Amino acid sequence: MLNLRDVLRPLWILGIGLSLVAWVGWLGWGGTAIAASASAETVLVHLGTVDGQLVFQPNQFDFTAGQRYKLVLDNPSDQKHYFTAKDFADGIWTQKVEAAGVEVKGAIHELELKPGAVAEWVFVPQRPGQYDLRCTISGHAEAGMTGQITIQ
Ligand SMILES: [Cu+2]
Repeated sequence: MLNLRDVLRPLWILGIGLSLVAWVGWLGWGGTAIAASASAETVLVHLGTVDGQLVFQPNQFDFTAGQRYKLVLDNPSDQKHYFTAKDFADGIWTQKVEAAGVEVKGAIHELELKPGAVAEWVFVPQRPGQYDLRCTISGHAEAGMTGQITIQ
């Protein structure tokens, strides 16, 4: 005599099979769609620290020419800082800088962040090389507020 469990088992296996197919399909399609719509790679950088250290965190950046990046800068300290990398800025194409509801288009050479400020810099590196980063506030670079940016 056929019992209910024997009838249900193939259905259950079929169900798992179908959901697996759907899931793999979603990964294939959905993953591609997500990558295409948000192709900017996000990189975070802190200018200074809550306890007043004069550093960029991180202070080493590796970018790949031709890839789009969204550099999110914030200043968690209680004094203003600069993100200054003039040669780097000459070697990239800036799509926009966005801060406090304003979008700035065109070439950008340095950003000043007041305490608590956040800015997003969307750009595409173009010219491979090694570039120096520094905060141009008097004494900050000397105290360690420097960094290195590599475009490969
Ligand atoms: Cu500084």
